[in-house]
Amino acid sequence: MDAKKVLEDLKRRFPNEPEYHQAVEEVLGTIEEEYNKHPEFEKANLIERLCIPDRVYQFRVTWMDDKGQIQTNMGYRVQHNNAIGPYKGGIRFHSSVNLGILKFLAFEQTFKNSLTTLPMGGAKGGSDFSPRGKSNAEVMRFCQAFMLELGRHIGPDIDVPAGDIGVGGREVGYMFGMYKKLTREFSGVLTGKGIEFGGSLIRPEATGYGNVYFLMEMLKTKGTDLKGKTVLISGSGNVAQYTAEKVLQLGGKVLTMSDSNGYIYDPDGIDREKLDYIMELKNLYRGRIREYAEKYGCKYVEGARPWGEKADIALPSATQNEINGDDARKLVANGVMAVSEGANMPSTPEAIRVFQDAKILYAPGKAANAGGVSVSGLEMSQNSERLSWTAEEVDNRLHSIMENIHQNCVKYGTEPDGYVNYVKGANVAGFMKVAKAMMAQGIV
Ligand code: NDP
Ligand code: 2IT
Repeated sequence: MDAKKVLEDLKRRFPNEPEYHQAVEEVLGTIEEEYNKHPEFEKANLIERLCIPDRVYQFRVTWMDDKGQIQTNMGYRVQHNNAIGPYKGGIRFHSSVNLGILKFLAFEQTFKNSLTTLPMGGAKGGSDFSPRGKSNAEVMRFCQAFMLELGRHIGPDIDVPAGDIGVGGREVGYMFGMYKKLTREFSGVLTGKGIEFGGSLIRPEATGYGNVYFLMEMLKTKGTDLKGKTVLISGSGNVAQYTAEKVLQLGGKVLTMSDSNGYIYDPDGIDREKLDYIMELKNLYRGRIREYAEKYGCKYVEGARPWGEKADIALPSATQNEINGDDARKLVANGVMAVSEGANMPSTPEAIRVFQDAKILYAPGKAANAGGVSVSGLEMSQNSERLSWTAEEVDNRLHSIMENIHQNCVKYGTEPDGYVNYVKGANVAGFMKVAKAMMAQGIV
């Protein structure tokens, strides 16, 4: 393949999808050499078949708000690739959602899911519905209306959605209820379900915990760990909260958390009690992170991200492209030694170059945040056997999956000077498995 030409063709055929182009460009740039060792891949035009989603569903979602007014939103499901298992990936509810963003996420998910070693293909879905400021009843009506359309395209052996930004246990529960009503079937069609109806222990914690397990593996290669290290976290949602929890458990000090309005900086560290406050603030009252600064009397910076603060480690856990080249230069100048991505594609291509040129430990989301979907895969296994495993068992499995992903990154990403290019390692390892499965299944 000629990566440049493939990308140009995709840009021409699918214009106005910059995040999708960005995700594809990163992967093509790192797998080109390996791909070209296999002329059979080129003969089967594997690369286009891997970049273009298998199919995309797009639909209008109509629902009634509390004032009795009729609202419409767009709904989507991008089924990217099911070479190694049923389509699998989260659902995002956020005002910024569009097709290009979901195509980037579904593309990334395919490689991430391959890395987990579990049998899951890649997908992503969502809506431009914003849960912010909506009542519980409005969220329920929206979730039901969304599932009324999505329901016909998914199934426990076809496509298994889960949460992402704006979709947590509450939304998964409402969507599950509607799917069950529509099909009269109690199945494992969604993951991230409540514990009482087939959810897995440790699924809420899995993405954050998994990212910290991955970080620990990276630190180990430098003969160190988290004890006494200072950490910047962005976001204050599901991933950020459990990232902070695990960092605290392992002896690190969390200095920052954020939301879409700004960030807080607590020089004393966000301890267990303060983290409990954040969890309550965000999960129960759906408040703003600014309120933390008011309660504990620390610095709050409106309209900014935390990357200008000095720390040993950065764990971006909010959204895509939240670290640009300037942010990355500030982090490096302040002596950051590791950046591990809880969010999907939080670093721009320029930021990634800055980290890699500085030869710091840098892990892309598709490796570092794969713990969430891994435990989703384990939830599917438990649903299939109609059994539930203990928290300890799930956590142990999560731990070994993250260690295994780290080993694969080292195997495929170590450069001649010994520096581990985790981006290359993750992309090549993820790609090879999907490619082999696609080749074996013929031209379909
Ligand atoms: P949540 O909705 O629970 O939390 C998202 C957090 O990020 C909130 O603090 C939110 O702030 C902030 N945020 C969202 N959008 C923006 C934005 N455009 N600019 C600044 N801040 C923003 O989502 P998750 O924690 O589940 O997801 C966070 C990231 O992790 C996403 O990139 C997601 O794709 C990724 N991820 C999630 C997994 C999961 O299992 N949930 C698994 C793997 C990756 P506010 O409250 O103001 O909206
Ligand atoms: O980006 C992700 O990996 C997720 N949002 C989780 C997907 C899942 O199916 O658990």
